[in-house]
Amino acid sequence: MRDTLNGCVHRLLVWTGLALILLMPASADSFSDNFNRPDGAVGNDWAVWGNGADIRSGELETFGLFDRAGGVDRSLLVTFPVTFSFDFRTDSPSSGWQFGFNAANADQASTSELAFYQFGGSQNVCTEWQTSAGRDAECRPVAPGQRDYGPNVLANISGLINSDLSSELTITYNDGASPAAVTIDIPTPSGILTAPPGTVFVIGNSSANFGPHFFDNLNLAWGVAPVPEPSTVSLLALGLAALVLGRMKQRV
Ligand SMILES: [Ca+2]
Repeated sequence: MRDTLNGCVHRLLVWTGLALILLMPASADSFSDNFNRPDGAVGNDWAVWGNGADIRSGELETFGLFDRAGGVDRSLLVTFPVTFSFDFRTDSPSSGWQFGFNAANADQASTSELAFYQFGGSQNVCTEWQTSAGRDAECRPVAPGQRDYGPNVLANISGLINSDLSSELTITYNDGASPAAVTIDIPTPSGILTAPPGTVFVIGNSSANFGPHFFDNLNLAWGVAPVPEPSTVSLLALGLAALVLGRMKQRV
């Protein structure tokens, strides 16, 4: 009977372990840059595009230019879902940002599989994507409380792109005014091609104004499957325990 009990406990542990492995996030990956390095060239394998960028006082400093904007890019193929977060401030208040995933090249973010941009804090948040008929874009209505970015305080732009390429973007202003943050829901882009045009991640300002425009604390994570709630894991373990104990009872 002791052997049977040991065998059952062993099987319980094995099955619980297997179940937990199956519930673990699949092929998760991430990229972060806090730009905390000496002033000068951007480094860390970034290239510059448009009117360029450099490091200044631990932040990414980018420069705007009419019809070109400016920023950085790197080879960084992602799979969706993706979570993103970065900080932004600008010396030219009516200016904004852009970033895009899986682009063919760093022609701003315009060749991205999916890109986000805003020409100024008080203006629409827009997305841009590729379809079989070429590039398409859509802008969301300006949310109540949206406002311009300032020169001194870093606002935070963060969000999630779901597997169906719908997304949610939150701007947290960190400026003491109300509302503290706005969230913009963005539906799945119509007719979006899900084959990546390339492997380039692009980020920078979207401005004709020189700026400078500053970025910091970039964090990306992708390919993350939904993590089960602890209660789900506990219930699963209990269920397996009941199953094994039930079998054990039949045998003894
Ligand atoms: Ca920094």
